[in-house]
Amino acid sequence: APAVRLADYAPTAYAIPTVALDVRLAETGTLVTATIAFTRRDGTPAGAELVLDGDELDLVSAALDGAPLAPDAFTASADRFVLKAPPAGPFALTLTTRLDPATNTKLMGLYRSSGTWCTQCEAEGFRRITYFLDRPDVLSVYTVRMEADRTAAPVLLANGNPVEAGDAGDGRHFAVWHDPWPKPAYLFALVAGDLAVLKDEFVTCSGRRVELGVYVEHGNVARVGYAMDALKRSMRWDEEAFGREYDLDVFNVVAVGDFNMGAMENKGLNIFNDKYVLADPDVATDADYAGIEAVIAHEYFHNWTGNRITCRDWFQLCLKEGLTVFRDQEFSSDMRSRPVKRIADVRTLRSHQFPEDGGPLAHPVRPETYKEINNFYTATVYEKGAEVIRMLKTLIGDEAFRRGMDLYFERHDGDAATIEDFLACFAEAADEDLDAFARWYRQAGTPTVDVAEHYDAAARTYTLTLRQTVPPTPGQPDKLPHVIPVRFGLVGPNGGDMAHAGVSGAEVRGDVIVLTQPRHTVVFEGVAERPVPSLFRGFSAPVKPNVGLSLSDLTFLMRHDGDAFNRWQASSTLAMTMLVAGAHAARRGGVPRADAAYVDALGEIVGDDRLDPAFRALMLAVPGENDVARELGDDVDPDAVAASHRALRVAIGTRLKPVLSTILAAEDPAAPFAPDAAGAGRRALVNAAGDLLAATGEAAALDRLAARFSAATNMTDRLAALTSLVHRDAPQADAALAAFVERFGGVPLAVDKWLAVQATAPLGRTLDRVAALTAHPAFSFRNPNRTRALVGSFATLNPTQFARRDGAGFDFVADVVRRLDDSNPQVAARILVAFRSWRSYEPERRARAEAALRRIAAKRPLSRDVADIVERTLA
Ligand code: DPP
Ligand code: ZN
Repeated sequence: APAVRLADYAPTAYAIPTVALDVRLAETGTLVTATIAFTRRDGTPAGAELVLDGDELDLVSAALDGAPLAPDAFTASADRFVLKAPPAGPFALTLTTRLDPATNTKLMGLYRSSGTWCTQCEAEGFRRITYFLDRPDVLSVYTVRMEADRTAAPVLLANGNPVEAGDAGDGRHFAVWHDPWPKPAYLFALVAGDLAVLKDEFVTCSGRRVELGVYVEHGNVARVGYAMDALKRSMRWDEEAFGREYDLDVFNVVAVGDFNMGAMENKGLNIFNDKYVLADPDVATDADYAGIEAVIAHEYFHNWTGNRITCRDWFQLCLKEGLTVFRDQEFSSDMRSRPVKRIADVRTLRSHQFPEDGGPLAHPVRPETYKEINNFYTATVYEKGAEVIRMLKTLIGDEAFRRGMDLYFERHDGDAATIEDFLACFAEAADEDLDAFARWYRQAGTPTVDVAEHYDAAARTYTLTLRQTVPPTPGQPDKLPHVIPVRFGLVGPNGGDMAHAGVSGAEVRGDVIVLTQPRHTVVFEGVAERPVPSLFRGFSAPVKPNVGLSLSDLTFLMRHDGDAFNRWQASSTLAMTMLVAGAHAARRGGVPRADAAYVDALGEIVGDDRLDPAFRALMLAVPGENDVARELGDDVDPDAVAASHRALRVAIGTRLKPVLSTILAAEDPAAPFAPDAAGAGRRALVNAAGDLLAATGEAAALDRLAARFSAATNMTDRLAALTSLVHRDAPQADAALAAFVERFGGVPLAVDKWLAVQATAPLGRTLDRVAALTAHPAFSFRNPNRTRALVGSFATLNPTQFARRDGAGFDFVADVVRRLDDSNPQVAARILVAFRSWRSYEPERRARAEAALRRIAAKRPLSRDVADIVERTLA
């Protein structure tokens, strides 16, 4: 397939002001009749042919302005409908297509999920329902009439407001929905099924009542209270933080069990992967609750950033996604602990986006070409896209940022906009030129910032030399410098920030140095003694700083930095230094070593009851094996990395045994469960302590974990104990796994945890077990959550077993990709991404990974999704 290019953008020849859909749902042979009104755009010659998109469609009939079309007036195939000579004036096409939702395993378009009919149209799924101008710059007002058997589908939902409902005879009924807000087809949705609902209401800031509903399968209503509460908090927060009010009479959320993505922001009818809706303490972990809160917020916030203002084309995906991730991160920061949220987000960015940016799939936040848009719903577009917005706010300040947002909403409401449109609002609001800043959208690759320092005691000057390099990435060999905000503090001997009497060499705005050139020499005057520099506070830019501080400076920052993020960062940097050295040592058959001063500093922090337990838990989590592999860069032997990782954790667990034991002992087992940040933090600390003690392999620590597993009153503690037992290969592990599935085998979201714990165990028998689990009755390749839990987590979170030296892990995953390529290419392509760092392995594994990739590339037929990823990965 040819690539689509941003440079080729042109508006459509025709516009679609209105669409009326009549959907007759049936067990087999669902009929969709679309009456689509067209108008010729300015500049389109009269009679210019009209070409509509389709995908696996079966046309039943076609009419123009009510009269059947003559066979020679059009052509129709599965993927295209062409009206050869349309009328010069406005006209309407009425197209009937026949669909079979039950066999739609791609989960795009209209499909069934355990008996419920539902839709997924982003990015290009609407064309699997009817022929259409299926692109985001075609905005239309939709009216939807749907009809189904009353028993099979008592609930009939679509976008907008309900207009009418009634009996349709023959045991059938109908409902009509109207969405007054023009929208692109990717925001279309309908749901029909036998669902239970939790209802509530929200009164907006201007006093309008909005009826809220969260729809789930029967038996699950008791598990949607948290999602509903998160929704109401999101609606209030968007009014207060961004001045955005909701704009329909109803807002519905539907949870389905089979869903390719996390959730979808369809106008007024969000459809969710049930993983991001259903929760009760018995089956959901604290991480699940936080995920629900964030995703409910994210999809709700899209109502303004995505729906009221949408994207002109899919290259602008970050216009809605990066911005909306930024908004949901801000929301969660306000609901929870800001520094803890920041550390968690940065860890995600480093583990997901950095490897993408540094590998064969690297692309700019706003790509300029794609073959399959589904493959661009990436950490770069989403998470780096959010970091770019955050930098913009840091650079222009909170007030100008808010003015820019207000201007964006005012100027572009109802538009399909671009990144240029967006940035122009901030340039105007801040009265600043943002052209150089805009490179963050165009250049891929994670910049490195090398820092050298010098203190001149006689002159009382302190000099920082900062040098940035933006690495080459596929298709982009040469880069221009970025605008990089460096939030900083000069930490004095008492731990406080030191004053200075002036600075030169770069623009400094408050506590932010603004880098614009490849190299800056920043000189601070009047500095009384040598400070320890604390740079990139709060992770002020998505870069890799290389400051080269001594172990003692880093330990000092770990203890004293006024910025919580950088306290954590100093600790991480120290741990990473040891992990990298340990991996080199293990590769040579030596023994990794931990620095005692680091472990002692860690012990002091972790034992400090004045600090937030969630923060202390994060301090205990040393960088993961994949992070170490990325830091090594090439010739990676995952077994050596794992040995180094294990050794550091054993060293921490051993040396800090007293403080870790005190943390465990202080736990109040009778404390009632609340899924809030404070409770989650306490549990995270206790579980991190238990896991580190278990890492030492001491029988007493494992016994205590087994007891914790049996006594657990919530899934967070239960899963943490189970994971430690299984991953340490404890004698109690198998009994715990059996007890878990005995109790939760009927709860799919809990089964996912059971599958993932086993798939991520760093044990030689794991692959056999994963292969056997594909035949377990609770597993199905048809379900994306099950597949991701078992195969996805094996491929991405089990570095030693996925990358077994004998290549069997690669081969297993390649076989799964080949199999899924036929049924669900989107999920197949996602799993395939696990191979992206294959060139970093040592030669033997590299050859085995390449062979597996070539076997995938050779499959025929091969979906566009998988072909695109495998070609770029091998390129
Ligand atoms: N637009 C969805 C989201 O990110 C994904 N399709 O919310
Ligand atoms: Zn989104």
